[in-house]
Amino acid sequence: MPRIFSGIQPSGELHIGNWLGAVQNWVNLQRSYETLICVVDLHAITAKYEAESLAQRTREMATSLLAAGIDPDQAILFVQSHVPEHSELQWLLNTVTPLGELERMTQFKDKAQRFESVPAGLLNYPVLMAADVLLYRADLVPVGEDQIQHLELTREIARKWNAQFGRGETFFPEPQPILTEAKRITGLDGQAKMSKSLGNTIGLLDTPEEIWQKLRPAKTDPARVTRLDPGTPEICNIYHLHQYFSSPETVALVAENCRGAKWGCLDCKRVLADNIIATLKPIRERALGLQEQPERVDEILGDGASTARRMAGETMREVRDRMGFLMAAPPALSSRVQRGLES
Ligand code: AQP
Repeated sequence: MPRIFSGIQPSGELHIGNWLGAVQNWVNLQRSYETLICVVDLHAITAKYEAESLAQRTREMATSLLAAGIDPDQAILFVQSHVPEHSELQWLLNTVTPLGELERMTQFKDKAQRFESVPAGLLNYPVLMAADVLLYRADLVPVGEDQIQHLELTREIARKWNAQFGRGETFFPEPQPILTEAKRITGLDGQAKMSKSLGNTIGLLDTPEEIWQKLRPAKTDPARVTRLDPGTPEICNIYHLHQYFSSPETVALVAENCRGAKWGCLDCKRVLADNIIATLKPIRERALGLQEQPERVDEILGDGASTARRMAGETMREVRDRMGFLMAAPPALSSRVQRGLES
């Protein structure tokens, strides 16, 4: 069975951009592929973050993923830092990764602007992503469009490593992306990508009131100044969101009423809010149930990490061997007895 790997940062709440661009795909694919889904907390610390809330955010992200339909009987759900091999492989892959490639990554250039002094971890983010995927020798990576450039680099790193250490074999497969139709959801500011860190999101677990409060001021067609101006739905982000949350009949009605100035933008947003609320209701209800039993979520993550560690361990034994490291011998019996490990 082909293997898929994907990850999400616990850098904020799971939002409809993540859900439409990636998470829905994971839920659909988990039935047909061996699926690993990782809450990538080591990635999340490459941005400014609060140490006091990282653990809670990590559990909340896992809760949201389970509520969205990730099924622990079908997919391996785990936390990146629970499998130390991710960091180890990243270090090893650093040695075959061209610095120039890292410096030209669009996401690095965008996010670097948020720092006075840019941390090296931000530059190396794509190497950690390559390690995530290659550690499980995954064939496919379902992601949003923003991650395509990183995945191209992952393939380059795999090629370079295979050429140098593969002993004539393709040890690391070159992973291919799987995109959804919603490969880039624009934020409520109508400009940037919907992003946890930009505050332009609708959260998957937002209450009906929160959804409406966020949608109300959201940007629409900029040329539509008054209610009487005819609009152009194709350039309006609210119309695009209708395409994912409303029926085809409603989408057609929205377009007609916008072009004919029969609806104001608030009318259009009210219909969208109702449809988003109805779509997300079952996810929110499942999440509320899971929030009552955090120990169940931790147990699922514990099981996931133990399976992932076994898989990662197999890869790393091969990687260390092919890269020429001296293999650690098991401690001699006498020293084990001295240390009280055996009687
Ligand atoms: N706006 C989006 N449209 C479509 N897909 C998206 N994804 C993220 N935003 C959109 C996809 O969701 C998956 C998980 O993303 P991530 O958390 O690993 O990182 P990200 O892409 O950096 O997400 P954010 O929300 O923008 O987080 P911050 O602000 O913390 O950087 C990925 O597959 C991504 O493509």
